[in-house]
Amino acid sequence: MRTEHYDVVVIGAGVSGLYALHHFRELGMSVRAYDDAPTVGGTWWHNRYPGARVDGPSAPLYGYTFSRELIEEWDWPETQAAQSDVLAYVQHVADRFDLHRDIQLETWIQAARYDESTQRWTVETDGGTRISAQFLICAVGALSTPNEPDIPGIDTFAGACLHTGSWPEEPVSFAGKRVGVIGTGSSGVQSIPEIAKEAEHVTVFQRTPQYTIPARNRPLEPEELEAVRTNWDKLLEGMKRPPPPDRPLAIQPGIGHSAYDDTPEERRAVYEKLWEIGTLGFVANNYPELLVNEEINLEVSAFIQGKIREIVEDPETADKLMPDHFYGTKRPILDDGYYETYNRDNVTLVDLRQDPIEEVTATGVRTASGEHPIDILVLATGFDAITGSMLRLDPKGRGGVSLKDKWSSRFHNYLGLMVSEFPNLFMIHGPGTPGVLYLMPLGAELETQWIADCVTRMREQGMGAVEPTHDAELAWDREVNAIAEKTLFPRTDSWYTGANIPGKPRHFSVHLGGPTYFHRIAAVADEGYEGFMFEGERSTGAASD
Ligand code: NA7
Repeated sequence: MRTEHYDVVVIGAGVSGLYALHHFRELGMSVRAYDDAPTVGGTWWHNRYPGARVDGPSAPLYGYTFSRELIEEWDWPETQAAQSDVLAYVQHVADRFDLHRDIQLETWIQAARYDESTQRWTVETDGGTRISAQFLICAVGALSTPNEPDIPGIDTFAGACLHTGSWPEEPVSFAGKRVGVIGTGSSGVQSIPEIAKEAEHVTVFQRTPQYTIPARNRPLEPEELEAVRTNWDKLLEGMKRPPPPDRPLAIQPGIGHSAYDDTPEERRAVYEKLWEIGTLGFVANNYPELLVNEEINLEVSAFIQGKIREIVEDPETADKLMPDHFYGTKRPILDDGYYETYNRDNVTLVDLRQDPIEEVTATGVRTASGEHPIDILVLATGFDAITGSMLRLDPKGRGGVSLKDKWSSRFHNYLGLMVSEFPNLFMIHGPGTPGVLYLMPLGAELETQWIADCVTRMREQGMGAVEPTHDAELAWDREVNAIAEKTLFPRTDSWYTGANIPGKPRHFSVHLGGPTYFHRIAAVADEGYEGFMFEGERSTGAASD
């Protein structure tokens, strides 16, 4: 088998992988990136389901920050860009920075193995190529491994069965079809109203009712884009600025004063105003107690429950839609007419808590109460989030140790970037990073820059390998958890805690500090990489076979 040699191999050509490729290449290293999709874009290629769009403001928050020219030249069309626009943006970045020449698409990395004698990783593609690299960057995506529910009989379904996270390339027509949708997270909430506009009938199978806030998506005005460009430096600084010490959690909202400074009537007026404005500002501009104080959270939750009752005409359907977890402790969702969709004659809601699925048949879904005839089944069942794609890769570290074994009961890592016994392997948006609860493109840039600084110093100092100590991992685990424990997050079953995947270790694995995290990892580097072990160079390893 032929072996290719690089300094750095990047797995994944989504938002994170593309930046890693660009950044390492700018530093003069030889880099090759691999992705199984037919185009760059990662998540934004795979999630092409109807209604898919970003839920933060597309400009400036959903975009790279590393190139001022890119900010100047890219016009986001809407406040919350649609999937096709984000994909076009990512493809533009790949063209603009000439990334394609170092990317191999439609290539699945099926094995990755560390060799202690050469201090290098060997990865193997499904096409039979072997690649050797000193550093392995896993930009495999935090929301990329679809959760395929293990429902009896699902393989016998005769119609199309589509997962929102691996949507077919060719357009799907729902016209005249009876569609079943399983799942009511962001993907279900975004797609159900769109599908209902076209389908003959939609049956929604809901396991957990959800809170959602109006997205209020609209075209971006040229003056708004201009304002982003004019104020870019200030905006960027704001995105990187750690929250003030009295607000240690980045996700903790900030209206500027405590909920208890206002009367209940004043608070109600605040919630009304935030609802009218919609967007994730409902969380970001809420009271600082929202995600840490049960009383205030329940008040906000009750406010949204009241909105559901106002919007949904049939009281029985409204009852079924009533969420009962702390608002915001599952990923907050934005919608365009989700609750209103249940007022349509062609939409039925099945509450799986009362009426569980027994099996999928060739022609429908059978719940305890009877059969629901279905022509197209949509699985909006989410992902094995944050850790799923690393586990699917299952790299083999020192002495052949498997990541699956290492992570069988807890996702040990240090700074969210490395795992002990896996030298020279770095993760982007891994467990223990702020990843999914920060600005994903900016977070990827900052993590990559930290990794590249580490690699650069190693090369300058003749170091061949780096890995964290297990003690550092244990301390990091405690640190990430201590932050989470100050909040209501760990008290809710969610994909942040792994509760959506049967058998997955329950482990809240997101660092809630946002920019504070990036200051923390910078301090570790500045203080001589405390918690890491470095090994001198054994061989260049670059000799060809
Ligand atoms: P989510 O948010 O994980 O939602 C998946 C939904 O599917 C959720 O309602 C789940 O219920 C439901 N689900 C999962 N498995 C089953 C089974 N076996 N039976 C019935 N229902 C099931 O994924 P999304 O794709 O919507 O969103 C993921 C993120 O992508 C999103 O948060 C944004 O950040 C972008 P549950 O709540 O687990 O009871």
